[in-house]
Amino acid sequence: MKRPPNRSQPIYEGKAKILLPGPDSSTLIQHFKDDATAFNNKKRAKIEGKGVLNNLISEYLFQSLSDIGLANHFLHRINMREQLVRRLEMIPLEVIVRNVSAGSFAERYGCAEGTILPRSIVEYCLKDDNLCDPPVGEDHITAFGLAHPNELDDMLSLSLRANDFLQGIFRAIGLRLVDFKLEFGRSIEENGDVSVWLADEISPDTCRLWDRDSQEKYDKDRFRRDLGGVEDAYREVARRLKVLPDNSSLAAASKASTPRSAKLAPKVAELNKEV
Ligand code: AIR
Ligand code: ASP
Repeated sequence: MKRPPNRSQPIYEGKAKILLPGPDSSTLIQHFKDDATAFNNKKRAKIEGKGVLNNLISEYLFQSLSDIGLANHFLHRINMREQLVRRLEMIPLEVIVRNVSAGSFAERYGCAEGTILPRSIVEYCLKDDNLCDPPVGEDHITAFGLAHPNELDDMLSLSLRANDFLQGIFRAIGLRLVDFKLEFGRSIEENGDVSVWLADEISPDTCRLWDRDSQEKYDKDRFRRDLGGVEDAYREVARRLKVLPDNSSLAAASKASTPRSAKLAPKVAELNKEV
């Protein structure tokens, strides 16, 4: 007899999220934690309410991308910290899209932070904490067998489409989408057809968002650079996107940080990779 999936066993625990079995084998529950890490785990903190805010912001952005027909894993939000997503075979790459110079790009190429790039630049990094997510080119990706050239084409076009669309969404609420990171997974049909889908999350943890007028930062750089006001910044993004719940439900959800659909086994610490 086929045993039902053990809801209490996380499939994977990352630095900011946990993946749990979904109600059927084609789905997963993505749980957003309050943990924040930076510089490949060297800096860590808990930011109360961050998981709730990222869940709501990411829901809104993925739903909006679905509305324009951009294939992504989001199915629906389950509660304040969890969403149901399509189960994919993850491609171990971080795809970074940059519109304005900042962060590691500014440092690596000596291009002053804030310089508007003549066109959007897409970069790939190997998703591997032990190696500090090194940049890789298309040759590395195909030679290492990480993705097929057709999948690379799909990731590139999905990333550029997402960039155009997300820039518009953020522009409308007075924010500049400086750069962001995407992750993709593949879906393999019974007939062997393979397609590439956008996965993971899109939130102030994974984007740089600067206020159009004041240039104030509304993203994880507030944590990375000890600028303070991290939760307030995330909350402001949620407020401007009109996804901020009222204060009492936010406070209640912020406190309930244990996955509702599962009690975490101590084992999860062993699976400590970024999701
Ligand atoms: N990013 C990269 N790895 C993890 C994340 N979240 C995101 C950053 C930033 C962009 O990718 O949040 O928006 C580029 O980061 P960096 O550090 O390479 O400049
Ligand atoms: N590389 C990511 C960041 O700095 C995550 C991490 O290092 O933990 O945001």
